[in-house]
Amino acid sequence: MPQKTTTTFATAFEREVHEGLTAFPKYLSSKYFYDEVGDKLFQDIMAMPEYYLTDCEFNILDANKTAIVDLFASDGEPFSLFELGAGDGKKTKVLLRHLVERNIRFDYRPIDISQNALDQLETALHKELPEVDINPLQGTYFDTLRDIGESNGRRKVILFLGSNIGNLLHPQAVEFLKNMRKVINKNDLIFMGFDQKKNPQTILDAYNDKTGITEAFNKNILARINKEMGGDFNLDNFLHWEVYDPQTGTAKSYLVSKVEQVAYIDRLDLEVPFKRWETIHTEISQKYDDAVVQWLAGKAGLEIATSFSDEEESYKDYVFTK
Ligand code: AVI
Repeated sequence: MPQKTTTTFATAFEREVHEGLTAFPKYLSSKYFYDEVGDKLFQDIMAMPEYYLTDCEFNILDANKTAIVDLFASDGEPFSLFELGAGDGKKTKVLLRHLVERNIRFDYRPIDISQNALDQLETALHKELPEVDINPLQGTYFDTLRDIGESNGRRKVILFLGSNIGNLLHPQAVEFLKNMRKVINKNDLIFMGFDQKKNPQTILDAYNDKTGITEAFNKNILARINKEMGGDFNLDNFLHWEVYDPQTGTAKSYLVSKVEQVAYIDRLDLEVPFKRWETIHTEISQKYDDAVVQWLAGKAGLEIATSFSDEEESYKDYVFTK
């Protein structure tokens, strides 16, 4: 039988699904959790009492807004405030409002992969903070970092909140930080959230809520394959499973096949066989401490200028310079 040696893919999503589901052990990338349904599920996650990260960072920004804005506006010149993965901008509005109240000159450039999220944010800001000069940019972090590098001559402050960096393995995180370093100048700042190591139970609960929102979020990647690639995954045949290793600080999400089954993805002409209890690894959510952040920054050629945290040191925002 002649083997099919080359397959052409219409999108990176198709290519990565093919790659991950023909590998052993199977994996898929959490960046594909997000479509309109996934965005909404993530908003629901952020509102869950178990998902402490959002409130924690909101409180850090609120409690330290004066000091943070002092840092952003340190030379008194107008600056550009970029935000990667802006989402609904709920936390950022604390800083934007304070910048407006202090009559500080800046423009806000939220960046998100979702045009829908950007449109909603722009409409909300026009209403709530009409003084803010907003220039949204649609694209992936990687595409838009280039745009940041080529932007106007203003000083740059880049926000990356929500511990989004935690969804990258350490080598990818270093690569990402190196790319950020390339687009900033000496006086520019990177302001970035890193969820910290803490009681392992607290972390497990945040990623394993009883209401099943995180389960639906994790399974949304299969729902997307069904919708966008003509897949026939039966979502009820999979368990959402979360583990946390307190030694490495890595939380990992899996989908576990409850039965022996074969799924078929029409667009890829691919049969995906599963043994009973076979896994698909879908996400990592890395937790950090100062030593690890210091190590990542050092590898990327960045320095930690300062950091802000809650009293329990449950979550930290670090300020990096080059
Ligand atoms: C977007 N990211 C930082 C979230 C996290 O905490 O890793 C995604 C998430 N996954 C499950 N719950 C939330």
